[in-house]
Amino acid sequence: MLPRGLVSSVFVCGLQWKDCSPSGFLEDGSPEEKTMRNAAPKDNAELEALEQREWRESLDYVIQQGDRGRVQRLLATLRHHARMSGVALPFSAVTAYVNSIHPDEETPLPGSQEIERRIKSLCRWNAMAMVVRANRVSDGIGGHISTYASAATLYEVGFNHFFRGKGRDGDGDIVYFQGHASPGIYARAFLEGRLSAERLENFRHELRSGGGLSSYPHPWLMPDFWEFPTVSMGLAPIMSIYQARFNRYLEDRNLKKPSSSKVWAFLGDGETDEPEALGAISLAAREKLDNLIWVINCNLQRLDGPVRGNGQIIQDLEAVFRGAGWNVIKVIWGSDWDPLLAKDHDGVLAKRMGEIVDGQYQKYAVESGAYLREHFFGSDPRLLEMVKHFSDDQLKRLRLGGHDPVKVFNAYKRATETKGLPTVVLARTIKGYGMGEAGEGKNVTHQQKKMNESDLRSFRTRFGIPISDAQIAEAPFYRPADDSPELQYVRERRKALGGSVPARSVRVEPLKVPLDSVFEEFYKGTGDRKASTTMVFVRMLSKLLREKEIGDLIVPIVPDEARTFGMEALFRAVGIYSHVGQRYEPVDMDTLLYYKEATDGQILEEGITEAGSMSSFIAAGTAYATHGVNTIPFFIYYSMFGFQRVGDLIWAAADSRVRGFLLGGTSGRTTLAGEGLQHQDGNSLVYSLCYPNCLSYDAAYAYELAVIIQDGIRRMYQEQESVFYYLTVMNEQYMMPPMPPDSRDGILKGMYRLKAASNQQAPLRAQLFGSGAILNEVLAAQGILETYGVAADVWSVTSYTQLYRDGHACERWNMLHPAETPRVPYVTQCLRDAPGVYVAASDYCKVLPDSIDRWMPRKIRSLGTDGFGRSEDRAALREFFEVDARFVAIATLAELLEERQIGADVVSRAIKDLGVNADKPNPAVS
Ligand SMILES: Cc1ncc(C[n+]2csc(CCOP(=O)(O)OP(=O)(O)O)c2C)c(N)n1
Ligand SMILES: [Mg+2]
Repeated sequence: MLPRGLVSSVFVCGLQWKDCSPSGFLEDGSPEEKTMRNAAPKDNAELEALEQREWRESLDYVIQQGDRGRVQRLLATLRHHARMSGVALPFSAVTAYVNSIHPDEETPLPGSQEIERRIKSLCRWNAMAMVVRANRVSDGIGGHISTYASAATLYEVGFNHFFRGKGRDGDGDIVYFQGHASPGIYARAFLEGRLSAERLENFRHELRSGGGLSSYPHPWLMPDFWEFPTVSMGLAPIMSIYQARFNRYLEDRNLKKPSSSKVWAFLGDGETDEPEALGAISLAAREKLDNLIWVINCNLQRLDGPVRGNGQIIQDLEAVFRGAGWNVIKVIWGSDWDPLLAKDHDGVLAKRMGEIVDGQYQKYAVESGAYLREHFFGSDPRLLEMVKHFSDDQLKRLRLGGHDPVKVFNAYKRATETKGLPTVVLARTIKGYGMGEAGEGKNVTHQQKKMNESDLRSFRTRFGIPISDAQIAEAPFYRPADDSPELQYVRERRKALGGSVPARSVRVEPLKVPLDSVFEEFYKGTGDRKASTTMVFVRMLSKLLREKEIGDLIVPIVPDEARTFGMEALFRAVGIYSHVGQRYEPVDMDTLLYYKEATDGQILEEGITEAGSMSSFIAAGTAYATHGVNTIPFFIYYSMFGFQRVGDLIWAAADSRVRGFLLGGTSGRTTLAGEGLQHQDGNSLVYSLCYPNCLSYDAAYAYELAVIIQDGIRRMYQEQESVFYYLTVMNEQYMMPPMPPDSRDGILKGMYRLKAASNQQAPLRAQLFGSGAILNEVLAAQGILETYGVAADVWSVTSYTQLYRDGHACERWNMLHPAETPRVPYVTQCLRDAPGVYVAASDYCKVLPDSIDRWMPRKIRSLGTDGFGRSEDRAALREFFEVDARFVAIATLAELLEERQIGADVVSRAIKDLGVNADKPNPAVS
């Protein structure tokens, strides 16, 4: 019987290869064990040593039977038994610092390792030459050599054996390439004959004639090549998780036939420090996404220096991923180390491997074999003995796992065969591998863009590139003849795997569905009934979901906010998507609108994650290209947590040529009452202006929203335009009027005259501009102004951002075509015959109306909600931000005073009559 507390950590964690203790030793035990053992009487120590041996021999016997499952079950039983007997077992989420796959379990690399090595060397060379040449011509143009240099094997094994193109059955793998490795991906496409030498020459010179290559993966810039933007660190990881989940969604909902395609994401180890990178990994495990494989290139370095100088990033990541329920495959050591580890009977080598911190490992990478012998192996005579037959040179060349195709192949093979959980491959490499003195393993390597002649010569020789000494200084691109064994091999492999990767193509049929019947009712208004634009939107969505042709294609996405927007009826109507259906009786089962989860549920109820929801939006909004399916995502969220919170993901969506509708719910700094500073959004429309393919609108009425959404579906899914929409929807309820005749065009362009002044002949005139819920305040101001003898027309401005873009487009065209009839901006056309002063009010920052001032026949006075929100009711908020009807009227009178059409006394009287405190604090700064 073992004394309590002395159970070896071998029983603690899941069985990996050799043992389970983090530092990899069994014989010696932990320092605590040693102390206890030393303190124990000699016969006790002997007894324990005997026990240890017997138990290990028993275990060896079971291991030798060859059934690893049996070993796992046995250890699990022992672990359980120990726990039940009151033995506290320390928890450890890490295994020893050795490979997860034992050499005995490996299969040989199919195909020719030698030809693959030569192909990889050519990719290495051309990727490096691309950056070096670009920087010779344009100093400072940038580019990265060291990232691909460390990851070449990780990619090449994928290209030769795993990544499936869309050619075979139209359903290839989805691969997120690490952004900084793009030169290597271009180099491979060059060998495949997909990119010319001229394009390579124009790396980072996209504007040159003949076309260039974008610095990083950007579908916007290279729409036939790149599928997914990845270079903003942390976004590819989260996007890949939701992409893998969305693939399941499409299959479970019968929008796509089941497939065995995989989602691969290649990440940097430094990248995993981004919160988005690891923030959603538990979802992948929970959803059992065995179609997802991450490969983390653990070169132990990021831009400035080591990722975990004083620790071990691989062990850190292993703990995090195992804790989250992923399958973790560590590929740390190359085959060169196998014989050494095979001799490591007492675990001394594994222990040594586990105790070196990454900063030190980096030092070994740049040092000589003699240094390694002295400092790594020199810590224990048994280690020195192990390597005594190795020369220093051989020691230096001991390869790491991520540079060994056999190790990488076996890791990928196991990853693709793993069922029921996602896999992460943690592959150890050297940053700048092959760059030698120019940067291999050095802290400066990430930024290294140049190689001198001697560096180039060493690189050439190390990888056997057939370039002569005479030519070497030029760093020319090298592509062997088309019928060379290398290129034949490349072609044959890609053909067998279904064509090239990456390759983006749009194979979807344009939707042709008449939707008038869906939207008709909204053009009629709500009569006496009050409604909010959010309620209107939800009704539209419900109707769209019921439409025969496109109902199934609608993908509603909510981040735990459906009830906030009154969407709970949809739970029951179309169900919440869950791969496993509903395994419980929902607490509200007996109600009409119960919380229904279903395998074919349509709503993506993402929980409280705008980043995750946005990733789903991207997956659904790019399915037209990725899967050839026209899914139409509607992602509705608390507007303040959109552009402001996940703006970079929206940028990635824009780059991805996403299509769909973002709906900023509870929008407007004064329309959302009560919630205060954090929630009240006056910012999003301003941000939206900077997203070139995002069309944003601030609709006030049901018919405006209907026109915009109907036209959006036409543009995106019928005309196949790569644009997307940001629409504000509010929670203030008011009567929705019927659509005025001839307003459709203006609604889409950004403004139309809603209500002309009753007395067009009045001497005092004004033009008032209102948007969203504030339009009603502007209409009320029209009435107030009448009492001061001012006749005002009211305009509904649905989109300042569209008016702004149109104004600049006209101005630019006119600048470049001075002799032709000038184009007139739409806003100018609207106001040409509109007399009087101009005042605009919206629930957003004043910069929006200010932005179109330039094309208005007169200057505009803008009212808006610059400043921090407050917890208050609507009336108080609108007074505080000075956007209520009274302020619109006073602003109009102030403009008329400036124009000397009225005296100051009129304005003063109005301020007094309307009960405005002239000395109230300025909301913009309070
Ligand atoms: C969000 C974001 N922040 C910063 C950067 C700048 N950046 C580019 S590469 C890099 C270091 C990458 O290190 P790692 O992820 O380990 O990749 P490696 O090149 O080592 O494979 C940084 C900080 C970026 N691209 N994205
Ligand atoms: Mg790194």
